[in-house]
Amino acid sequence: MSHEKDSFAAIKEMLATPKRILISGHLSPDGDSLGSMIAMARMLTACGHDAKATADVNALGKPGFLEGVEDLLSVRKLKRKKFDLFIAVDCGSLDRMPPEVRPIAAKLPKICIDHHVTNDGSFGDVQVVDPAASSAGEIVWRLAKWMEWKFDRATAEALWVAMVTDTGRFAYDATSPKTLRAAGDLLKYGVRTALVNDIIYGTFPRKAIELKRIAWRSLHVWKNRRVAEVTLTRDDFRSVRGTKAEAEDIIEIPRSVARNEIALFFYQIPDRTKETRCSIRTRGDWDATVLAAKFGGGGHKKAAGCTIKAPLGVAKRQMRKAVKEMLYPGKKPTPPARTAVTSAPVPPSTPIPLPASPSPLPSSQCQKQ
Ligand SMILES: [Mn+2]
Repeated sequence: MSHEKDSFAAIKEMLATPKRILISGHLSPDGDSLGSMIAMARMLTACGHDAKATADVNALGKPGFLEGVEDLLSVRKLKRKKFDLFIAVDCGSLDRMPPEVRPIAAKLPKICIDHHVTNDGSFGDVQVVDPAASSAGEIVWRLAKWMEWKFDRATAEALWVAMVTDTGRFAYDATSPKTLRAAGDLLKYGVRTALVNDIIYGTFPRKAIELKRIAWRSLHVWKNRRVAEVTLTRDDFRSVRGTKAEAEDIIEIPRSVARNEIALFFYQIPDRTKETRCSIRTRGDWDATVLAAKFGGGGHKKAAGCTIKAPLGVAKRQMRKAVKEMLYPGKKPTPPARTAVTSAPVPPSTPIPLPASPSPLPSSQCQKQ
């Protein structure tokens, strides 16, 4: 902790004079990223800085209800602005940030506030990286308390959303006594707990429900139900005019299969059909970051993600291979005889159509069982 206090002191020094500050989380910001950056922007603004949090404002998903979202600077408008300082929250490398942010952040003094176990400590002139923290929001709260920054309800709600979403409503193992003390403190500022819960977990926009319906149909279970996966193709998103932000909890579908140990959610981002994103959740001792790291991704032990530089069919085969190698270490990969890999209807040589062409990529390429 003393190390953390040293970092806090260094941050205090950097903030001794009014600064123009840019704050960013990771791509496709989740509740923790968005809540943490909004809270930081609000508190820094309140103590005299010109602080802006940035994100793709068109794809905020559920946490987009937060007060303070209206002050976000769209990533598209970044070029016109000048900054003195960069703060990364819930993110520890340039390549996990929105592409528009990267060149700007690269040139600025940097503060990094993160809790990803895959954060290698190389990002930021000052770092507050605590893999034991439930969320970046929890660290932001500690920093704010140490700095004696003022909280208002909107700031507290932003941090509450950060903690609630990253702990699965205070259910995951990362929920510590410290987490609950921080959360308890936030309640003093009037966080509307039931309203927040209803917005984030109790109700879903039509697009999100349609995406779930499609994802349920794609559910594919293998290795005696130990592995389960769902898929959303670019065309699936198009068919409901939805974005990844509306598919935030899709991973809970494969995860909900009894006996599931490894849950995978494969999805395509529009206009990027040459790569495939994959969300990973694990149970027991399986380490999700081992799988994600094989494809340059990262995250936490039980929740990680990566971008596989291959079209959907190929990416699935690569990830399934990685899963089998993890489940059965030492076992040499045998020619796949009756595995899901060979039964997938996209043979290795099938060219995946480019974005412009009408795509015959059916969701059926993920087998139903
Ligand atoms: Mn987080």
